[in-house]
Amino acid sequence: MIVGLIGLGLSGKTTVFNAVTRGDAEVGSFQSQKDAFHRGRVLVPDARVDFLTEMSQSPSVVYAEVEYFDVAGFSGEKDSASESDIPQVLRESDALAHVVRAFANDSVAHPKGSINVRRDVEALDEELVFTDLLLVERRLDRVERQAKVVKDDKVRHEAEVLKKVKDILEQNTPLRSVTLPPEEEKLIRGFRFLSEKPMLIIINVGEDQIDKIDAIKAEFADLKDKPNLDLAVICGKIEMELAQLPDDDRQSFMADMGLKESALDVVIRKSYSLLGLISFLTTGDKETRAWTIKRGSTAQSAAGAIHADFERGFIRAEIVAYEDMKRCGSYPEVKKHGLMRLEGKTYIVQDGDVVIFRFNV
Ligand SMILES: Nc1nc2c(ncn2[C@@H]2O[C@H](COP(=O)(O)OP(=O)(O)O)[C@@H](O)[C@H]2O)c(=O)[nH]1
Ligand SMILES: [Mg+2]
Repeated sequence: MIVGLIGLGLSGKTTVFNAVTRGDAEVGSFQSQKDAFHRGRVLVPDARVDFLTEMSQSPSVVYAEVEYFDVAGFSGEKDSASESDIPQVLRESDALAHVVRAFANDSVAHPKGSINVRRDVEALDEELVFTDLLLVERRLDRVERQAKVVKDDKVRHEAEVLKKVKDILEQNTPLRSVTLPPEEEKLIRGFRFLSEKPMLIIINVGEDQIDKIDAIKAEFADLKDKPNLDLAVICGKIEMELAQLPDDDRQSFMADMGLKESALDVVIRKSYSLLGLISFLTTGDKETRAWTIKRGSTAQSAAGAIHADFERGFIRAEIVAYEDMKRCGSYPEVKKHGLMRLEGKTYIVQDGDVVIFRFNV
């Protein structure tokens, strides 16, 4: 699962990327050199995994992962909106993180000449919508011509769905804000529309605004009152510096600056959640691990995240809610209190479920 960083030039994308990946990235290229990107794997911080590791004294611990892309040479760094400005690699992302500049820095020019968070948020949305519109118009044109020549229900249906999508986009509505019927959703999936991707808005504030982070969050809270959208406020520059420190130093440094929680942890967790992902957990004397599944997965398909045999030979899942496990502190205690549930194939796995699968092969 990939989160692509997007935003105006000099808004702090690379700074945020270096912070989330702790400077540990690989450089890759995708299709063309123009689309060169930096890619970094990021572990999703999870206090539940930490607790269970301690509880079971597991020598091995595995966190969930998300990947981030920082697209080098994204010419959105010019201040123009044309289709070719959006690198192909962003289409491959499963979600976007829009870094919006709020920090003042006289030595770093703002491409639009002034700081204005709302303007930049709206402008990027318009650009995404516009890009999708070009794509859908081109395809619709072809499909409509085809529909005239061959009388084919499938072709006619595609034309109808594309027309509907075009109408939505023409009202300047990003596709992420609308829910299409699953069958229409499937038909347009191949286009990988940019405005359809869930988006995290990251407001990048300056060092001098650290004590105003809560106020800024409140000021822009309305921005996230839309489907598939979330908001984080961070100081990219400080987070990048924090990310380079050893764990212990980081804690004391954060305390000194009055930072309550790592903003990066929030960014990473929110990305994970926007991607529609949840974790179920397994724990034992060998390993504690967070397993990534799509929200809404059944117990049987979740078992497949571990091994195909678990899914094929699924008998049942033994489930303990994380909070119950935390309260009881061990499997024997959980059982004593009758808090372990037996669930069948169709049970919908919840975020934080601690699971043992029973299967036979
Ligand atoms: N003062 C300040 N400068 C920042 C902050 N974030 C980024 N910058 C600076 O802004 C410039 C552009 O940042 P960069 O991450 O390269 O932006 P990108 O073009 O979006 O990748 C660099 O000189 C950064 O040091 C911040 O939070 N505070
Ligand atoms: Mg950059």
